[in-house]
Amino acid sequence: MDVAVAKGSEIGFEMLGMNSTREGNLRILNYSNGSHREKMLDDILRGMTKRQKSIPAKYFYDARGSQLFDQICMTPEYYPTKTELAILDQSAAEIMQFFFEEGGDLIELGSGSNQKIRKLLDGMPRPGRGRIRYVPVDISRTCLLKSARELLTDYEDLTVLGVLADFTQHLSVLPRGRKLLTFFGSTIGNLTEPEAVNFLRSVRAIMNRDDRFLLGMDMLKPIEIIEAAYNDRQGVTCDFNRNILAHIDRELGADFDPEDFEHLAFFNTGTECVEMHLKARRNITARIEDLGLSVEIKKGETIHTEISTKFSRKRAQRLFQGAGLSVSRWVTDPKGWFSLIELEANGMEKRNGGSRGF
Ligand code: AVJ
Repeated sequence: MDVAVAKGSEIGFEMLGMNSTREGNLRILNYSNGSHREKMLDDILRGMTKRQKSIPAKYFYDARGSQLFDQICMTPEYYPTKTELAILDQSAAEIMQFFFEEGGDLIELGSGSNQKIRKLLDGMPRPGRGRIRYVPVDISRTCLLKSARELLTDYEDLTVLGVLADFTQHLSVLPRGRKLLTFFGSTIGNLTEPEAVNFLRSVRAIMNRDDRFLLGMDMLKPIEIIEAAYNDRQGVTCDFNRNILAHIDRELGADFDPEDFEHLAFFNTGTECVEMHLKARRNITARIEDLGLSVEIKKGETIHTEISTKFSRKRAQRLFQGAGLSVSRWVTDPKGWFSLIELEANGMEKRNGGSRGF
């Protein structure tokens, strides 16, 4: 049975033109199917021809954008990463009990840097770590390789299966065995409510009865603290916001001048989301060569670049309920600024356990 599943999956990759590479304890499966550029063209065309112009937040993360985000996490104002790491320090051992008796996969959706997974692994006594397979899922091959290699240097008995894929689209390609899934950083807050429910449902769809899903969520708190986190005094968030235009310039042959835009970030009390925008300092005509499109932007007009939802417990619970998930553990910091929530799929019959994909 196991063999058949493995073979089927392998054949599947080849048929879809996907490949896998191996290097010691590290294996990378490539599911990025080259439609990345098409998707970007489509997203930017859509976003730039709406009344309220917008660019999806995922385009922040080119190499420079990822660097800038890491820098944001180190600014004194940006509390989420620090708070989540502190929660992980406190709760890793308890969470990792998942792997005490039985092994399984530790699947990290949108892996980025590996510091949060390190906290989890450190909560596990060394002898048990050999039973864990770490499965980072990310769209950047460079990030995936770098983070996997670093991790393997420090945790020698770990096995890593890197999956190069867009986790908003390709969850069904993930290994089907016993697993603890993670989605850190409150990245879920970047999704609209319907997108978030869809995403959670698709996670729910790949969960077995005993699997767990660990989700980071940034919570409501006094508005001054929230707004300061998105308007750091060093201006790193401003550079991060503007860099999305540099990314589009490079990728789609556009001629936006990031300096023509002001960084704007504020908390919308109606939606309980931080909104980030780029606000034009003058009238601008920008050319996006690869779309054959010229865009008019009036002085004072904004391009919407991100929402970052700040959750109430009620809103979070509503999302989980809508997705068929229920809370098995809820951990916060003393101030209740950030939550790490462990979820399970509800309404499931016990499956005849642990049949493993590849
Ligand atoms: C990575 C999505 C969690 O929304 O706080 C940081 C991105 N944007 N500063 C967030 C971000 C501006 C961040 N997430």
